[in-house]
Amino acid sequence: CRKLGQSVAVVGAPFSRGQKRRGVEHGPRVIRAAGLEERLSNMGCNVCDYGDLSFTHLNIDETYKGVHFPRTVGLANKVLADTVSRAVGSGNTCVMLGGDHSLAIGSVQGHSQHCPDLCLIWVDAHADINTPLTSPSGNLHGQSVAFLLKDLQNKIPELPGFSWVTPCLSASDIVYIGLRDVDPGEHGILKNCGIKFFSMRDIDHFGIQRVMELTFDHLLDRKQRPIHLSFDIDAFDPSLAPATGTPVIGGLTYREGIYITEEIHNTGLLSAMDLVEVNPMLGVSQEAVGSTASLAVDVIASSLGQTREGAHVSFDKLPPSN
Ligand code: Z70
Ligand code: MN
Ligand code: MN
Ligand code: MN
Repeated sequence: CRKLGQSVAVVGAPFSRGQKRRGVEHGPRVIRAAGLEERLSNMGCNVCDYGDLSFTHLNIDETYKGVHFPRTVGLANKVLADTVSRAVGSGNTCVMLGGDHSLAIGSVQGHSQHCPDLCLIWVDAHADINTPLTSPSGNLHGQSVAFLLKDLQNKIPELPGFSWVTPCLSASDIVYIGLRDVDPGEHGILKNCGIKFFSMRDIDHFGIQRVMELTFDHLLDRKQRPIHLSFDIDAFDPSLAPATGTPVIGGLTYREGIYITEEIHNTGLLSAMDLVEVNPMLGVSQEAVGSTASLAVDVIASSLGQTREGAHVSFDKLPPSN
């Protein structure tokens, strides 16, 4: 870590009720097994493992206005929000391991309790900004951002399990990177609210370096503020991240993805991040699962200061010749 001895809280969130495919609740286990904590420790981070949260799966949780498992998702996110709030409040950079992307509701909400002026960088193939009324699937992992946005509250029905959520972001506090599978209702919301987004086409057009400059111009020009990075592994091309629920062709290269996280680290403002949607049950082989989990570790490590150019402590500590 650039800030040597930087404290990092790792919070596992084994949860999958925000979408229909089982297996994503094993994401935290495979990301840990790919060597996350050793990598962070070797970088000089002070790792505080909060373990894996245990979530209650309610037996009675009927679909409400087309939305699946609202009470279970709402309750899990409340537990997560309290934990992230505590982790950030104790001076840690918080790393949340999902689980599906509905968990960003609790992670961002908990982060905002300590950092009310945070901004959000959402790296994903999907915009996850459907409202319960525009959602084609009823899956809450495709709706997370809608619950966080002040601008959308008059468009969202009160869901059972969600009364504790208070929208904490304005449209101008968010930038998306990597979009390539956006529903018509979502595109309308992005355009109507004037939310800044960089689709894969925009990355092709500008290059990833210019996209990151424009991202920080948009979020940080007026003042420095804490960054929440919400990274869906499906932002990467499926050839790199096959073990995920909704792979979409034409995603980020390894170098683009790592450049994004290096630049976020270099701002010095990263305060909390999510790494979600790694689903080991959807890898066709052990190798496919391992490479997806290892990619997740690389994303987290570079967000926290691992560099491709290398790093050193002090020139004076080189072994002398005599
Ligand atoms: C679609 C929906 C989604 C991730 C799929 C898909 C959303 N827009 N997000 N996979 N990670 O159902 O709302
Ligand atoms: Mn997502
Ligand atoms: Mn996605
Ligand atoms: Mn650094």
